Amino acid sequence: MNVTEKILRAHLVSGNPVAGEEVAIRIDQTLTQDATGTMAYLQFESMDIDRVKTELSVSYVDHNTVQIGFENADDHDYLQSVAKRYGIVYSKPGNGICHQLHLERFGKPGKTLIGSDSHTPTGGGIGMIAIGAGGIDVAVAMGGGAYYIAWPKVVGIRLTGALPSGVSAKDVILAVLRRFGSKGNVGKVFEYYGPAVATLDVPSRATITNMGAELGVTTSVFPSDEVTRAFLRAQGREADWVPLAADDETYDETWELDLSTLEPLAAAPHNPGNIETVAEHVGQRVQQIMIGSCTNSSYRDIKTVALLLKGRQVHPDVEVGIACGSKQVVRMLADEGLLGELIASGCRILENACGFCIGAHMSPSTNAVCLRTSNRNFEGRSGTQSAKVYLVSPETAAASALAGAFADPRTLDVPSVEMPQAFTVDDGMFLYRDTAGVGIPETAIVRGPNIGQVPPGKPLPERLEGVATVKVGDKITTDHIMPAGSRLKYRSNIPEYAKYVFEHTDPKFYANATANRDAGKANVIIAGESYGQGSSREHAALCPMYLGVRAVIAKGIERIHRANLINFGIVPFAFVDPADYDRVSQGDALVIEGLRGAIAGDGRATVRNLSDNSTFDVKTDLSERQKRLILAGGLLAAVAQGQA
Ligand code: MIC
Ligand code: SF4
Repeated sequence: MNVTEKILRAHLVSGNPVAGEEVAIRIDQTLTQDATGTMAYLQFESMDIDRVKTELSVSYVDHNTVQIGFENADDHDYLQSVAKRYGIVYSKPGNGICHQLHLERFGKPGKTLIGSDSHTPTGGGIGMIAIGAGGIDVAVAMGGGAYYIAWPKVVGIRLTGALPSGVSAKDVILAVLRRFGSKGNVGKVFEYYGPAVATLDVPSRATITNMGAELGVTTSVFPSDEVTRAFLRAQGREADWVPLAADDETYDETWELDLSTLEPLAAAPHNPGNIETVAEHVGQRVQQIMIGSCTNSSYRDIKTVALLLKGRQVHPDVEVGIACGSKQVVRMLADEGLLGELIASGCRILENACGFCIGAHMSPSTNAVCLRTSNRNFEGRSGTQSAKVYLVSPETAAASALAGAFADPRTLDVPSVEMPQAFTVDDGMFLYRDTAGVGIPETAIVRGPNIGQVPPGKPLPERLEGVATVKVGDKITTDHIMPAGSRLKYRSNIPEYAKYVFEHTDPKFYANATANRDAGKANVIIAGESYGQGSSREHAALCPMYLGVRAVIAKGIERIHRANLINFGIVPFAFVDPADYDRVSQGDALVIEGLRGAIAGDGRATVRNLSDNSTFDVKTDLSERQKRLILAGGLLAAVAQGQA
């Protein structure tokens, strides 16, 4: 067996391990972050369970840590009180970014982890099956319920050779994205193997599995070997190590990547799958460089940057920000005098949090060209609609910071940062470790005015009388559907947050959708390929549900978003003939007769377009469980009706 099968089979609860079939797996660990966590915990509370049933559940606060207004602070108080009450470890704001922290302090080879964040596969760097999910799925897992996935096809990525100086893990995953693209990989796990695996340290492996999210795969995973063991030993956790390797090359597909052939790469605006070489941009002026995010904020990454900038000045015309991944990273760099070097070189030191990556701050100027070491460069995600964001390695970012323009790090003497024998371990900002798994039942839950309710779902109607309220193109991300940045503070307040659905894509959506809903009509979203890429935010399903969206008809829907739609009772239809996409216009009146029967049956339905009285066929492939959820009006409604 390969590593993926070994871990999944050891956690199989029910279902056939046949590619594409839905299986239930047992979840050992969960994580949430604040921006998705409040909804996850509101849903957990509504399930009426006395404490978490996992081996470990951690609630991180890392997305909205610097704020104006009471909303985010209210969220933090709520999250902290829930953690205390139900036996969840709470990571205070300022401790660091969930994925980096989880890798450092809690990840264990051979275990399963789901997290309400699409970059949860970072844990694959340490040999876990770590999967991004909607908040409600995490809530179910915290309550001891299984997590459902399609049994994956496993793609083996055989790594050979060794990285040249100045080329690093980010360039590896950008090369994988160049080969496989950011769509069309749904239902697959990318498993890395081969002789070059041993040349990559755990943080580098984690950079690769982290950005596997941008491929759209279920997850990515590395074996657990002596390098993993040394990392865990240096974190004071050698007892958590188990060896894990594929027995042979039993993959559904393989691809070989010779690391020696790689050069510095960049993902060009506005998609992580648009890969270009740094060489073709050398000399092009840049206005802003942001180094950090859960992809590239490890001790290895930031130390490499610090050593490159040491004794030099960043270019006067460029703004450089550094956000370390964790308190451990900041502290170790400070103790080694390297934080001082970064400050001396003219960098802005940002909080160790998501910050710039989610557009919470540091929005660039109009039309700015930016280099970022993060994983997503969707249009407008930085907070500036006109900015052009390129995703690069820390080495490229540092070289370019000195030049004030794209620069090839291979022209510099790039240091090779060794993993320390011992990381500085200080778990002081993790609260409630002593009561983890048990909780303190008498704790009062703190609910400020920004903490809302989860809106109830309604059973699916037999006849859908609707409107194609919006028609969008290919690769519409959940950032397009539900913007983050300045709107993030409404994550716990659905009626308020719903006002911003498709804010930049179709500013009239909210008004049109509410008018349709109030007139008793269902809203239908028409979309192209790869709808719902990117973030796991279930708000991209929950807020549309609140506005009366009952179906999405797309050429293709990405995995996490599709699961979220089902969890909130929205039918994820595909065009039987993708060419029919061209026959629907925004505003068309659409009718589906016998919808409940279609969902309970083979998932095929005929849509009548009243604008020209034509028809077209749609289909959805659902498991029996998913059918029950959709018919009931979503997971919580199904639980209430005893149908889950
Ligand atoms: C992201 O990187 O887009 C986020 C913000 O971390 C999201 C979660 C969210 O929207 O809260 C993700 O990746 O799932
Ligand atoms: Fe945070 Fe960015 Fe990572 Fe999302 S991708 S978890 S916003 S650092």
